[in-house]
Amino acid sequence: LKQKGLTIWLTGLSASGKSTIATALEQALLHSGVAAYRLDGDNIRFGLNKNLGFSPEDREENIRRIAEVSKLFSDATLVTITSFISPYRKDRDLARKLHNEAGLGFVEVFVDAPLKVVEERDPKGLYKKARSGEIKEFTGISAPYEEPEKPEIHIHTDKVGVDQAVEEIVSYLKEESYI
Ligand code: GGZ
Repeated sequence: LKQKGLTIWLTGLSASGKSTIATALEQALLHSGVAAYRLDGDNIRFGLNKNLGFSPEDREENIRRIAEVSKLFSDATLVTITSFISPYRKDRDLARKLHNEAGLGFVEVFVDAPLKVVEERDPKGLYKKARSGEIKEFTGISAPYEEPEKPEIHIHTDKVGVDQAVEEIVSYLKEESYI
C-alpha cells in the first residue's frame, strides 16, 4: 500500500467554513485517487456521540471519541478529515498525541474567520439565538474558543475561497509526502 494514513483536523468557529472545506477537500482527494473519509457532525453527533451536548464536559468527550475514531481510520490508511469546532486546546493536543504515539500524521488546520464575519454569515441563525440567550453556551458568544497557537495550516476564510483553501492543504500534504 502506497498510502500513509493521517488525520487532517479542522478547527474553528461555527460558520467559519470547516464543513465546506472538508467536503471539497474530500472530493479533491478522492478524485486524485486518494482514499479519504470525513467525520463531521452529521455522521458523529447524530450517531456515536448522540448522547452528548455542548457542556464543556460533553465537548471534551465528543472530541476525545472523535480523536480515537480518527486515529483508527488513519491507522487503516485513510486520509481522515475531521470537521468539529474543537474549542479546547488541550483536547486538540490530546488528539495530536494519540496520533503521534501511534506513528500517524496529524495536521491541524485553523479555519479562521473573525467573529464579526461568522456572525454576519449566520447561515442557521444560531448566532442570533445565542445573542438573545435562546441557545446557551454558544462558542464565540457564551462559550470559549481557544485559537490554535501553532497550527500546521492557517486559513483565513474571510480572505480566501474554498478552492484556494483546498489547494493549500493538498500542497502541504504533497510537501510532507503524505500523498
Ligand atoms: C456551538 C453549537 C451549539 C453550541 C449547537 N455551541 O454551525 P453548526 O451548528 O452546524 O455547527 C455547530 C455544531 C458544533 O458541534 P461540534 O461537535 O463541532 O462542537 S464541539 O467541537 O465544540 O463539540 C452548530 C451546532 O453544532 N451547535 N449548539 N452551544 N455549536
